[in-house]
Amino acid sequence: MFVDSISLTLSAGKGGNGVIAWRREKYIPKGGPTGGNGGHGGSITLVADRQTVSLEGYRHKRIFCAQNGACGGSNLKQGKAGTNLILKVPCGTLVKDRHTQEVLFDLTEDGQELPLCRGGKGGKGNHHYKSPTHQAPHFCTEGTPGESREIELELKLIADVGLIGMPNAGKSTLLSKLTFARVKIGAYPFTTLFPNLGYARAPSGNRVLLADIPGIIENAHINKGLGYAFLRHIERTSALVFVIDISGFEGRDPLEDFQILRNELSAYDPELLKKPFLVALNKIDIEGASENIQRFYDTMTDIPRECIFPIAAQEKQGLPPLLEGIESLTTPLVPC
Ligand SMILES: Nc1nc2c(ncn2[C@@H]2O[C@H](COP(=O)(O)OP(=O)(O)OP(=O)(O)O)[C@@H](O)[C@H]2O)c(=O)[nH]1
Ligand SMILES: [Mg+2]
Repeated sequence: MFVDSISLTLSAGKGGNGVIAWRREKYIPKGGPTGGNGGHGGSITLVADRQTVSLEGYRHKRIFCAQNGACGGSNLKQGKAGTNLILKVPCGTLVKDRHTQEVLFDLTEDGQELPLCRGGKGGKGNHHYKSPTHQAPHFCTEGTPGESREIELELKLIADVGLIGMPNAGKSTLLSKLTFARVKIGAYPFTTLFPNLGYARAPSGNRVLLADIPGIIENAHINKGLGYAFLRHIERTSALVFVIDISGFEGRDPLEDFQILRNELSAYDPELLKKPFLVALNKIDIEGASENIQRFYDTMTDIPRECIFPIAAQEKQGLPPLLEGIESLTTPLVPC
């Protein structure tokens, strides 16, 4: 399951207490204080990890506590420090304060760390307070509590290109033909319920990360269909590919579909429409597609012709020029 937002309660470990102890040995009267210090409590750190793709690991466990530090011992024994807790999150995770909704950090790069809750300090044993003027202190201090925090994690995938389209337009088919991603393809709407990711190899040898976003329908912005919460995942893409079923086979008008998609994007965030985009007119192998392609060219005169790619994803027809087009929109890319 793909989970893209979750709230967590984190508590770092408490510091161990210091202790009061005395050196007791034969022939050594008044051996002096030997109470050791407590260990520090474990802290909690979030780490961005490329291998983690969703926040699913946190679906069932939402409260995390790092280990407490151990108390000090006699004979100057220092208490063991609590183990630090490292929580892995996918790259592209926004960390927010649950109460104020303030964004604390944006973990975007693999290995990036965010220390969130510091462990408590260990208390001091009575040996620590020994001085020339106070040689037998009868006191020690307690460890301090660890920091705690309530946070919200929100995942915004960092793909290069987002595939946007109506249900059944062939987005997943396109993703599966351009990349090695294994995705579910079905001749029914809403086959894809969560975003899928896959790397495509561009003609220059560079790689492009594509995100297949679940189908969007008219009035998605008032929660029709799957709603448009998944659009958050294209906020950070550098370009968009609109996948349109140009066959009109299901009784839909492809031109209307394109307009609906643009309206829904603009209802979510008008900035999305400012991203560079391409239009993939899919399913050209079906009869009736050629008239619709011509109609598309004639009507959408504001879109340059070189941004429109007639393809048949299932047959891998027209995909190399589309990949070239994608690459030209999304430089610089990461070499494979
Ligand atoms: N004839 C033909 N059928 C295609 C082509 N591309 C996809 N299809 C079919 O269209 C149907 C829907 O394909 P999907 O890739 O699941 O569509 P989707 O856009 O991911 O759909 P959702 O996940 O429901 O939003 C499947 O039955 C595919 O086999 C194509 O180029 N030609
Ligand atoms: Mg799909």
